Amino acid sequence: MFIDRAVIEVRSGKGGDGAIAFRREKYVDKGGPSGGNGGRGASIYFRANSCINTLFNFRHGITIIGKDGEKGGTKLKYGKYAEDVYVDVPVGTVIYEEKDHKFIGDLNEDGKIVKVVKGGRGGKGNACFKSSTNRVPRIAENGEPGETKRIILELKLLADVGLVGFPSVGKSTLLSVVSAARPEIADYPFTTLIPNLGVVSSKGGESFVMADLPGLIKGAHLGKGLGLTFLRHIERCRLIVHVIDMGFSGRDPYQDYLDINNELKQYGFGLSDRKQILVASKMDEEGAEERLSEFKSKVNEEIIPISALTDDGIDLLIYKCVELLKTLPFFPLYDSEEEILDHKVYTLEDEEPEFYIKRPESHLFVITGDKIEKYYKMTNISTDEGMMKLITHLRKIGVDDELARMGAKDGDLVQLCDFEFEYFE
Ligand SMILES: Nc1nc2c(ncn2[C@@H]2O[C@H](COP(=O)(O)OP(=O)(O)OP(=O)(O)O)[C@@H](O)[C@H]2O)c(=O)[nH]1
Ligand SMILES: [Mg+2]
Repeated sequence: MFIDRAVIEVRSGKGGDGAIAFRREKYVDKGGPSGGNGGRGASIYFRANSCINTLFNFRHGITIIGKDGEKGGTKLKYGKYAEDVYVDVPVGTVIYEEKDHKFIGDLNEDGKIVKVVKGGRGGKGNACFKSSTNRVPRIAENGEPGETKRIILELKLLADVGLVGFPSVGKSTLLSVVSAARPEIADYPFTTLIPNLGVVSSKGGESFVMADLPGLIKGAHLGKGLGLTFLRHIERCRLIVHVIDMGFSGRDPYQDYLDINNELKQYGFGLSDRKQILVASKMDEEGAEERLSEFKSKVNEEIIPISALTDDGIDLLIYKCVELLKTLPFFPLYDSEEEILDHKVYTLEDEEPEFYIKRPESHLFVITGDKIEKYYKMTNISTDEGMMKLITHLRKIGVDDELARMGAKDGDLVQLCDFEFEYFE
């Protein structure tokens, strides 16, 4: 089975809650606040590991959960932080968020690490809230909640060379003569449905990986034929071997050449800028020489004539691949127009409002929003001071004003997560 995609869930740990405690010691007159901070929750990282080849272990949509941080203790004791989790995946795995396909990371090098969900910060203990105006704070912060994300892991083939061309031009046959791969070969189009990989060794002792990709046809970039699924596999090939059929396919080799290049261009991802070696296949067939000279009169590029039947031109092709690969870089995953940023840019649209208020019934108001919900979860409302802190915050960010503007009347019910209170002007 060829597995190259998995959807899984990852959850980082919640931060430990801060503690409320007071020192009571024999010889100390008035003990001050001594509640310690909570420990940080576990973050989850993904790490490229060259010892792993497939996403097989992720196929059942597993959930990976980071531990929560421990609560703060008395006597200023900090809660223990949770150990971060490292998940090993094959080199070449790309990670996206499922909901909006947002790019998270490209694990293209052995040992590379990407943080996928961040562990929650530990809550502050009451010792942190001591001030000249409040020497006995009965207030502590809860730990920051962890994050949950559903992510897509995608493993692209890591072939150095990809064989590209119309169906039945002889791509799989070529792979079978240069490597130990035994792909299916037949004279009907789309014999190859998933790419086959083969290791090619040159006479000089160098080796590289070649893939026979499924045939492309005009409109592949729009999803025609096997379409996009397979253009995707070419993205990581450093070198394209463009196979053009000089046998009696009935098509014009020159038109084939233009069509395939156009598909690569339309697909983007810099595929049309990728280095190509042109190969004229099936040179043993009748009329092939004539078709090749006509092709050459239109295209002023080097083209290597081969025959998989007679082995002609095969050694030269392998030699050319080896020489070119020495000079070719690994390609980034992105479209060149798309900027690659390693920092987040905040724009106005990005700024989330502090809160939203909905009115599902005439006497019921519901406060929602990521920011306010996070603030609520981090406030310990089991103490009077925690409650005051929340109420003051709601007033400060304008919840009261907005409720009044929406026509809330004394006694109306207001909900924020699992907290309910009555509205009073
Ligand atoms: N005469 C001759 N026939 C060839 C040569 N190479 C391949 N063929 C024939 O061409 C047909 C198609 O070959 P494949 O290797 O399956 O072609 P493909 O490009 O992989 O095709 P798809 O997987 O469908 O895209 C088969 O019948 C092969 O025997 C060659 O060098 N000479
Ligand atoms: Mg094939």
